[in-house]
Amino acid sequence: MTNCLYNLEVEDPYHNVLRELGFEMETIQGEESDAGLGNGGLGRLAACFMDSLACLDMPAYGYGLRYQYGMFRQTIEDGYQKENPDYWLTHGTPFPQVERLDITFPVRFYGHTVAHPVEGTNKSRWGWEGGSTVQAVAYDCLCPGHHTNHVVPIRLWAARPSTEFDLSVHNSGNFLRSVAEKADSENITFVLYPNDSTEEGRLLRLKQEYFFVSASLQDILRRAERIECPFSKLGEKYAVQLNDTHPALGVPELMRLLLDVHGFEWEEAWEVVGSVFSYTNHTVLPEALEKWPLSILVHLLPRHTEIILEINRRFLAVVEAKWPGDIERLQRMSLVQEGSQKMVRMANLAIVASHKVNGVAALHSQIIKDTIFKDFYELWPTKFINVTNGVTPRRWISQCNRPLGEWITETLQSMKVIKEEHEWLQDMSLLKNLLKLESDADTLDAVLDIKRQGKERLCDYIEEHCGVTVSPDMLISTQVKRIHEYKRQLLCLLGLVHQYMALKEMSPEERKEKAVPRCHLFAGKAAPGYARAKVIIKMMNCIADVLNNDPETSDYLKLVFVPNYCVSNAEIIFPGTDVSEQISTAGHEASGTGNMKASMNGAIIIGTLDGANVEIREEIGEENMVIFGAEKHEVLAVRDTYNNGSSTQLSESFAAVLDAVDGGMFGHADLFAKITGELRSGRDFYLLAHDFDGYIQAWEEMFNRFDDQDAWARSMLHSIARMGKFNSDRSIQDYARDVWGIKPQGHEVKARKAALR
Ligand code: 4GP
Repeated sequence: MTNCLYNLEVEDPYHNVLRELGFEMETIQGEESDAGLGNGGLGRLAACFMDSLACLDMPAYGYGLRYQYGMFRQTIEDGYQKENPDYWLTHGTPFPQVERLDITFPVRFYGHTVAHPVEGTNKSRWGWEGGSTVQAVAYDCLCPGHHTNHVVPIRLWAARPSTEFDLSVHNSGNFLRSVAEKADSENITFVLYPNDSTEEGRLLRLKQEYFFVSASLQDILRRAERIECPFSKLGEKYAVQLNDTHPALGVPELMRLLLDVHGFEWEEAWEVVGSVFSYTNHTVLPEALEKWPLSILVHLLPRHTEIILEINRRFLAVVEAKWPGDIERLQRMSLVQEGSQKMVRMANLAIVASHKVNGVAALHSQIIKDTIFKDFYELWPTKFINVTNGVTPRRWISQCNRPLGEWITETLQSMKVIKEEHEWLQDMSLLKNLLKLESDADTLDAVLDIKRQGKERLCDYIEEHCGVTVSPDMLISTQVKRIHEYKRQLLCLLGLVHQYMALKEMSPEERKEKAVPRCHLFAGKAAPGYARAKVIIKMMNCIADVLNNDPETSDYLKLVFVPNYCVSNAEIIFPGTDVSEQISTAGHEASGTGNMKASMNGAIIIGTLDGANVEIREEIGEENMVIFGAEKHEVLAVRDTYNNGSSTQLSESFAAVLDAVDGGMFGHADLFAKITGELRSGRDFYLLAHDFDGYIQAWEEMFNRFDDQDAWARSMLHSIARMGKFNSDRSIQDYARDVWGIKPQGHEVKARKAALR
């Protein structure tokens, strides 16, 4: 709601009317629940992209599923994460979602394939019959752009019963099975499955993926028919971006629709598919690259399986022609992984069918060419490109940090750089003009004052939601993101233990003289089945208990865990952040977008050279961040020395921290022993031991910088002013130009705007 009002530029009148009716805007806004329809960074990025598509007048649709229960709501009980169902539709979604009972498509599951002879020829046409069907009903959420009358819909599909049954099963007397299969299908959009689900959940997830792509592609073909676009020219009018591999079944689905329903020949259909699809990879973690058991696919989607196998047969012939006799390469590239259980590799399917494949930051795009997709890169070098992520400055500056947005506008206006706010929101390179004021004392004061306001708001939030009193005078550092070992919340946590122990060693006078009071905030959800991540949350809360209740040190060091990380509290956390922790093991974070949100709001990054941090450093300068840790090219060698036991010597400070945890300083030593034991014995895949001392030094450096508030404010100004590259408008312009071949609909919109006036 806030986003719509802001983008429609009607906030003030709306405010006033509400007040006349006796309501405060903030109260009403607080009633709207987040649509938690994704797991983490990937979905949050998509939300930014929708905003940019709308703002840039791009002819675009977003597609998704309308889960009744989105991402779980996290509470903390006795220090442990508890997952609660999040029924976000309890009060309806008044703003602005439109049920489209006129737009529904049938989606089939199970059944069998058939061959129908084509009259007058000796050929057959393949088809898919039987099984059960569900209806997909469209719900359109409207995303209005800022300073344009362009609106981009997100079309979410909900599953509804259909009256069809698999009569063959029904008639064979197996009534219960046919009803059960039907009931199953109708549950398809019941709940968002966390990405690490159980076997049982996985089948439902596969159904969700197919349901999603089938409805969306039928919708796209319907549109094409409406504008009389021949399907053979579909790629000239439509581009489909596969947002990771989850919609990769779209490839065989479009093939099926073209071959079986619309009578295309294979070659012709395949060319259309290649012109339509492109694929973005969002992670290099092997466990996140989807694979589906062939046996399950055959049962659920028999016709698609045939098509996938045929795509594979033809593709492997291409590989064989290029590298004759290279059996290992054939095995690596095949869409089907051999073994006791054959698996279909969805990333390989997406790459083979797409005309462009991209990573989400320069380093990540290079890594996929060098490692996980190396063979494919060697086959098709020009297919692989980079599109660095970005975030929308409308939400992540103007809406979440009013004082900052207004200050930027007023300052640029007074410098005669812009006339209106939307000018810098569209072209964030204009913010570089602010650097002309970097020696101006008033400017530096203003920047510090804006941060102070953000911190006060954040401290109030912490008090209310965590019951911990934090002074806005403290340096506030934050690490907010999914809890994952590669993101290394544990490194941060052990670093805090080190700082705590150092404070305990000091006399009260020394603390007063030397210590920079600091509060660290963690927020993030652990996947329900990810036991290690959940122990790390428990550890955070145990350490918080000790730190926050130690009368000697708690004025100098506090730790809070803010439950239920989501967009709404992120909007409070980023403006209140002094230091942002972006400390993943190099080579593991594809991009990160929290790093961008933090920097745009004047936080200083402590980070590794990973993901988009590398490009942020290029833009804002190393002197305005604090970088530490092994670099990507060093990681494998370091890991080897630890693994083969040639470097099990832990640094003194790291060993002392592990001893403290093992000695029960924070209780639950047994629970944490597995973690500390692994770190001691060199089973340290994410290089905590190696990077620990560098991290501690980086924090010393950070404290020194924070002591000099003038210099600190200057670094903040550089972060704010030089983040233009990370506007999601730039990412969308890259996709529009390099991948989709689309242009803004500027002309039409302006004409319509004139007519409206
Ligand atoms: C995330 C990546 O982990 C993150 O680095 C990136 O910024 C984000 O995608 C958007 O590209 N990946 C996922 C996922 O959320 O589920 O793979």
